[in-house]
Amino acid sequence: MKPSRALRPKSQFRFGIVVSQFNRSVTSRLLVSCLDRLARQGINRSAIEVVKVPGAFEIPVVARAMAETGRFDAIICLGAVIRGETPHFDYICAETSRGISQVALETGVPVIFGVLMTETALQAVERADPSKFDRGGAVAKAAVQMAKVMRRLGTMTPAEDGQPPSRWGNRPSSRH
Ligand code: INI
Repeated sequence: MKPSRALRPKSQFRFGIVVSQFNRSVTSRLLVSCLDRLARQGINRSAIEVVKVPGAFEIPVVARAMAETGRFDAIICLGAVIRGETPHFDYICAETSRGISQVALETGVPVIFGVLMTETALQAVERADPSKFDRGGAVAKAAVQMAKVMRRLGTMTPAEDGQPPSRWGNRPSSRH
């Protein structure tokens, strides 16, 4: 029988990556660093599915489709929106951010935010650069951490956590 997501060992975590093609020189760098860090954290390439979308605005709908498959422990979103080249920068940023957080909250699958939103192209390049800000590596690390957190929450029992009932559990509250 296939183990449930909550019981899979770390080596069997599965990750989905949605990467936008707009400003591809930056997003491809984010993707390489992200894959590299996942590999260094012990995640097999076969456990990672990469889907390309045209721009940041299209990221949420694909992230949601991936989350709803139930096949992924976390979804990583990669993109680059640069103000200098985007008259509708504020609109794209707001809708992309809102959409990404909505997917996580509505599906319960962690969705990691790796969409750069910068004033200039140089700032975006520096954030993607593994020898500088390395945002691609950072979001990979966050995804693995969130996969572990969700697994722990999924398998925790009252005896193990020793904490009062919380909104995560289905135990009745002692306050009422
Ligand atoms: N998409 C980006 O990811 N980054 C940008 O900087 C950008 N600019 O400059 O406009 C951008 N636009 C495309 C947008 O995300 C959609 O793909 C497009 O509007 C089609 O829906």
